[in-house]
Amino acid sequence: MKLYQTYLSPFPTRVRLSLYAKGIEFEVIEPPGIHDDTPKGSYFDVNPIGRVPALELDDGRILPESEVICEYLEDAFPDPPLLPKDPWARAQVRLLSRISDIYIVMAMLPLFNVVATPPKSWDQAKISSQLDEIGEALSFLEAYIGKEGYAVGRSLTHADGALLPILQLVDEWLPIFRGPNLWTGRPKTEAYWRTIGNDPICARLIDETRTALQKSMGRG
Ligand SMILES: N[C@@H](CCC(=O)N[C@@H](CS)C(=O)NCC(=O)O)C(=O)O
Repeated sequence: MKLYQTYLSPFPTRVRLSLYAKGIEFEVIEPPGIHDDTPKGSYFDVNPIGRVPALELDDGRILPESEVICEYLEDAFPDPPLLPKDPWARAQVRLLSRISDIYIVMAMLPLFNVVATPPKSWDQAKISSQLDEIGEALSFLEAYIGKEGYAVGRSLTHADGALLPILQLVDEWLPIFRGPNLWTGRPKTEAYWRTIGNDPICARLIDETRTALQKSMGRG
């Protein structure tokens, strides 16, 4: 298989979690123009949406959208399962991914645009209001995140793939804005982030994202 992706983007991380956990071999292709204004060119033939990730199967069929790819991999390669059997627990996995995508990532998006501009031009009031919005979204997560070492229950699920890279941004990237400590008042979420790296697959994903993040912040 081929995975069109970048290590900086949080969305392909959840797909890599599935591929690593299920032991599926894949080649990484980094398309142009994902984090800069380089033309995307023929990448639109791969994925008309123009975003990463996209997964190309060995027979040439290509699937975009991280959540859809993970569901496909789950159906096509059920072992080991990354969705619990119990319907309620399955719903919790989907709920945590949804909270991450709809509330946390959406609140972060304006800050991705801010960092693309020189720090002298940063609108501090806008930054502060986005950080408040991210804090509010993290409180939604706090209400549902598991306390047994993983996002849901005692084993790896799709929810870990969704949450890991986002909480890593909270911990390792948001401090550049010098806002409040967003872990304060969210002990379950902080405990999850501090311990999830004990899982070897999560540790590998955290390392990959950290390398990309540090490079993007000019520290790589
Ligand atoms: N809903 C998509 C979101 C993917 C996405 O927004 N990826 C960003 C990178 S973080 C991207 O490819 N951006 C390129 C662009 O918008 O031009 C998914 O889950 O796969």
